[in-house]
Amino acid sequence: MTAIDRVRILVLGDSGVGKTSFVHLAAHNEPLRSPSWTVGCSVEVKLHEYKEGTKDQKTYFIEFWDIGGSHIHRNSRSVFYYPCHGAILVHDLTNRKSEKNLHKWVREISKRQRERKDSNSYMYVPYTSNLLSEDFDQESSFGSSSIPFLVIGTKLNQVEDRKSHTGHMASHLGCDEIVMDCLQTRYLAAGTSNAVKLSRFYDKAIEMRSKLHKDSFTERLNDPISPILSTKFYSPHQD
Ligand SMILES: Nc1nc2c(ncn2[C@@H]2O[C@H](COP(=O)(O)OP(=O)(O)OP(=O)(O)O)[C@@H](O)[C@H]2O)c(=O)[nH]1
Ligand SMILES: [Mg+2]
Repeated sequence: MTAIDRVRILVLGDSGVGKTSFVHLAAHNEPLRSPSWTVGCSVEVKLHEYKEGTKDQKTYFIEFWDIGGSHIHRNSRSVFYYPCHGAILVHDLTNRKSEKNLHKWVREISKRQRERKDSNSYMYVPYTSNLLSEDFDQESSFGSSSIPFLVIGTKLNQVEDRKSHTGHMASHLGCDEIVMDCLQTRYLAAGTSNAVKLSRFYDKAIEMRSKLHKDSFTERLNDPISPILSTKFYSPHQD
């Protein structure tokens, strides 16, 4: 039996916006009635069929790394940020500040990836100082090597004026956004446009994982002391 590859997705956003509620619904197809505050990080897993229905179909584990949003832990939580293959940014539609604050979360991951790149990493989210500006543009600022993002707006059932939501963050990042009520299964039901967006996001994260593995392999091949090419591994067979 072949092992199933894992894809790591960070779930980020301010405390109380609904990250744990969203993850539970996405992973178990049922709402979580009374979530506790997340301390540190909690991980949920689900199976996903990459490119379902095509010749490239393959099963992966999607790991949701649900990071507690409390301000108190902001200095320690970056240990969970690497490696990652995609990020879900969650905000509360009844709290505009939580959407604006998503910039801070992107900067946090970006900083961590840069630190790792400076040491030995092969993947990063480039830091950009204009992340808060109106002119922010994903393609020019993040480049094509950026991890994929997905924005989730929660508590749709509590919003009076649904048309007032502008979806700024998603358009700044050039990614999809899903607005939903995490306590109702129908928002992520199979066949809905939300389910299609989620599936597309998982596929992009899987592709990022493959790209990083390939880059990492190539980089090790070019490394003169790479264990991959070392004589220890490639010494002629002697009987
Ligand atoms: N009505 C409604 N309530 C929600 C929704 N999402 C979350 N909640 C509620 O909001 C509260 C906080 O939700 P959590 O999922 O714990 O929030 P969190 O982002 O994980 O918070 P931290 O773990 O502190 O970072 C809970 O009472 C949830 O039931 C939603 O879409 N609709
Ligand atoms: Mg939580």
